[in-house]
Amino acid sequence: MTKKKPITERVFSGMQPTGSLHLGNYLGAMINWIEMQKTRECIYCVVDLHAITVWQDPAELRQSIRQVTAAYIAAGLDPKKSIVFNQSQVAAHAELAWVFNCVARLGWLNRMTQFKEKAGKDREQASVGLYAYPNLMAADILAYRATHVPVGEDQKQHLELARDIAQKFNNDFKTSIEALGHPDGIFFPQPEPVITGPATRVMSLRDGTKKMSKSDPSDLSRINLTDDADAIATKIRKAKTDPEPLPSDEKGFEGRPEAENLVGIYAALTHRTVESVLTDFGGQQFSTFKKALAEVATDRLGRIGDETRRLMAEPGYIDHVLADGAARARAIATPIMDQVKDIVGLLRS
Ligand code: AQP
Repeated sequence: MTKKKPITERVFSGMQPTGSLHLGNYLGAMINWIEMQKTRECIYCVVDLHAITVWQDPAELRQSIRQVTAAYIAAGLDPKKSIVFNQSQVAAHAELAWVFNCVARLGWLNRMTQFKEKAGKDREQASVGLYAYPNLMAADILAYRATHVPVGEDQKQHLELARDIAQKFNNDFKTSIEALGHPDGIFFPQPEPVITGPATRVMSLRDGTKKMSKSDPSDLSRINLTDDADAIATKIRKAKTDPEPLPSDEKGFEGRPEAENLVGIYAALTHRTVESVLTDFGGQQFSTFKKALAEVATDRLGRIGDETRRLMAEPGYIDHVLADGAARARAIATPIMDQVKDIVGLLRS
């Protein structure tokens, strides 16, 4: 019996340059990215084509692409080890997204909760791109036949859709895939979501029932990776809480989402369990706890902010990283896209 060649593990993930990265992006996804680059082949993208699904000022977008890249590096991504680039520099993303627009079903996209939230009440005015966003995300991952996707909790549904698209593509084109030399009929792997870590869903500082988000109009709702010590302290001091002292165990979070969120953030930043944080702070007032939280947040994020600012003063270096990453990404994605064209029956010269 011939031994089946194991699928090579490849990691892909990205963030939108829709503003400054925040604590949710960092704790929900980026700390896993940094960990995974130690042992696996990793591709980390600044997903600028996703960003334009809602209006972006062109000059601000250019600045944000560089700033997100700088934050990636400042937080610990090594652009020599991992591939770091912006999505629009690799044509395979948009090309494969079109193929997937023709594979995914309307019914699947109609179920996507993120579109409903982002389009709001005036759905007729939302861009077609915002609606087809999950197909582009599937293309981002599968253009590299990536097997693992570290993301926050909010991306779980989109990842499930990417798996459905991979499976339907494999089924629809089974004969063609086999003819191309894949005897098991599998061209695209089923990408695995990696949603692990201490804070897979960080909530807004102003409303513990809403996720922390770049596009929240209130800057007080989030801690940006570029905030300085004063800004961090002010935002934490102003964070919404309730008049009760901190509970002494997790059951005491019932009906207190803001308290749960702040304690969760503290635990994640200090690599401790929520239980052990409550052993120290249970029964104490929020004013005391908030001072301690501001200290650990500044301690952990201050260096990232400083390094991001230093790198932003070197746009030539950032552009070099993106160009080099794009060339390495293209070297993987172009042959895969060529095979997709052959599988689908598109002629190429
Ligand atoms: N609040 C969060 N908690 C945990 N993880 C989060 N992520 C985002 N917000 C949180 C994770 O960060 C990665 C990049 O997200 P994105 O930039 O693609 O866009 P998003 O998920 O839509 O994040 P934002 O901040 O809310 O951006 P806008 O406001 O532009 O839509 C993803 O892995 C995400 O799960």
